[in-house]
Amino acid sequence: MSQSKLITMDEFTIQETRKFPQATGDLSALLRDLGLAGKIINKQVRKAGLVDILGKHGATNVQGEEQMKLDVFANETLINILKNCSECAGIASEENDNHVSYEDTFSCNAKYVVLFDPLDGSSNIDVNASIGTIFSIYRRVSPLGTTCTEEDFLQPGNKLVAAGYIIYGSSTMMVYATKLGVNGFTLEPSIGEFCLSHPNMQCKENGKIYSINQGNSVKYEDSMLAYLRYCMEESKEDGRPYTQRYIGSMVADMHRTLIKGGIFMYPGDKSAPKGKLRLQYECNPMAFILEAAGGKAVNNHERILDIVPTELHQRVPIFIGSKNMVEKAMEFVGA
Ligand code: AHM
Ligand code: MG
Repeated sequence: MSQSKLITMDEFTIQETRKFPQATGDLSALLRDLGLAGKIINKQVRKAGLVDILGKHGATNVQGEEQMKLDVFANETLINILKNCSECAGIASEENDNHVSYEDTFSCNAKYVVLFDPLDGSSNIDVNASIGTIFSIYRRVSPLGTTCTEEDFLQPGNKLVAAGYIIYGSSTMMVYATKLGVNGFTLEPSIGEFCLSHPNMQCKENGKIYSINQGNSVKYEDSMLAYLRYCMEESKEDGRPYTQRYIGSMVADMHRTLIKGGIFMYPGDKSAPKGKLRLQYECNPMAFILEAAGGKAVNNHERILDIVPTELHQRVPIFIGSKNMVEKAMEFVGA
């Protein structure tokens, strides 16, 4: 990135907003606040390896403050930043049982609600692999001027206004999608700003990588096993079978899928027919991003974005990624 050509995420979102004369700038402000939360979480994530030196969870640090687990820290950071901004009426977090409605006047008059998974893939922290924050933004359906209600958070993904993630990887990036498309911004540490690095991200129609926790095979239905055999033996992208890659951190696996193409799957199985991943916190935002980039996301009979949620923490099987690969998988497992 040459310094003279840097476009910060703020500059970019404001320029995009100007395409809509009726826009108030609230969405740009909300994205900026989410970026701020990402920078604060990033600072803490980068210190994770020093935890044994600085003090473990439960211990107190030199300032006498108790050390917090990173996922708790990320959750509290997002809740507080979004409470103090005036664009968000309330939040729902993968870490909390229920949604939180903010009660001050500014929040009651805000038109958006935000759902997030504050630190997805947190089991990867100990091994220094990439983790991430996932977020979704909906326009509330409850009346302005009141506190928001659960109904605001149980909207299907096809009502999303924006969704994105922040990946704490070898660099820190924020990627967000609106119906206008998907753009990626890399944190430039010297100025502390996310700068446009991946404009107009597109997911290739075909890819070479399948991504799944294949250790669960013993529990898979026969149709799923047949598809895995296809991936390992018959698929011939570039004359050789697909490559398998699985980090076990959805943000990292999806980021690779978005950039390189491929398919990511967390199917249902005999012991967990709905799989593991959460519709509202993980699958809908990723489906929205991938579709905005030209990809596809289904459970096995329905578009993820069309599923009407009935509870905040519901799980759903997911097949997501390059359009043609997802369609091929459905020839095996589609119901
Ligand atoms: P988490 O929200 O508890 O971190 O779990 C979600 C994570 C995803 O990031 C990842 O895709 C999946 O769990 C991995 O699960 P598994 O270890 O069963 O393969
Ligand atoms: Mg998660």
